[in-house]
Amino acid sequence: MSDMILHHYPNSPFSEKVRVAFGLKQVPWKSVVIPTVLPKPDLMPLTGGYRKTPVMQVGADIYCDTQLIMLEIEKRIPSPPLLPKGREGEARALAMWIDRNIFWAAVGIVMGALGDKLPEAFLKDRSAFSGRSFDAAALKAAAPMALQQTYAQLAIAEQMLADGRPHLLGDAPCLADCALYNPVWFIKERLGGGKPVAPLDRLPLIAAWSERMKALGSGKPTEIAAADALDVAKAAIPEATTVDRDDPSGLKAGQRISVTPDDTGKVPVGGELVGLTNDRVSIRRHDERIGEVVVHFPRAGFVITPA
Ligand SMILES: N[C@@H](CCC(=O)N[C@@H](CS)C(=O)NCC(=O)O)C(=O)O
Repeated sequence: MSDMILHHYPNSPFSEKVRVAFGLKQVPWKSVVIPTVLPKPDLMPLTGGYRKTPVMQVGADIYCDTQLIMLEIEKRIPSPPLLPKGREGEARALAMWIDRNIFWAAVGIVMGALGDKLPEAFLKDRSAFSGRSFDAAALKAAAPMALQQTYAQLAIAEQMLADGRPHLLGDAPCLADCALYNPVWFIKERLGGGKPVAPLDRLPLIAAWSERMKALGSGKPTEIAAADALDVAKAAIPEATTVDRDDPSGLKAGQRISVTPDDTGKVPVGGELVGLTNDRVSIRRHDERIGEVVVHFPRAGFVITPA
């Protein structure tokens, strides 16, 4: 089996969601540390323009967005499960709620506190990335509201733990826990030096749960150079995919399309449609440095446009 290669950087909270899943499964993986801002010259040949962090590569298959990365890890290493049997939909739905609602509120807290200490190039990059102002003064002014919103949303997760269960869906950690660990880890690590600062200091069950999540670790990473990951892609052949003929979109195999995230980092990636299911869309593209790759995106939250 080809190695799972994660393209990420240490401070990235969405990457932590994946790293803790590697910890949960105690698997070996390869780590490529990518830049925190554009340009990302060694990532673009793989993704064709998708710029978000993280990205997972297996041979010449490139998986964008943690929604899909987590499903792909689960497919390759099913045990222990990220998707508890019979509750797969619940785990995925909770992860969507957390990714889309809690993450940005938590970013508001962290950026409000750190905005005036971050390099101008980073603030400019993130303004363009998100379509929101990352001006240090504006971030500071918005932080109290971000704190309240994060508190209100995390209180819902706290309520899930109130019956004494150690994790969101029961005894074992699952996809939903990895997703929630993303914003909680971000606040703790960036602002509290690992300690539960506000609003986590008012949420004792979440604070205790986050220690259990931290204990999972990050699996067994081995760092490799970006150039080595490109060589892996060049030497590999993408895995087979199929296009669902009954898909409600009416899209057809072989059609040229572009795929774009609907929220942030809205860079379209173009290619030939080679895979379509209810949870992913896959396009084949050719890059002059690495040859043929297939780039996979989730369906939810991604816009497909016929070229
Ligand atoms: N929906 C995406 C969100 C990823 C995301 O927003 N990642 C942040 C870093 S944690 C990012 O891409 N920031 C800009 C960058 O790294 O260039 C996912 O689940 O992977």
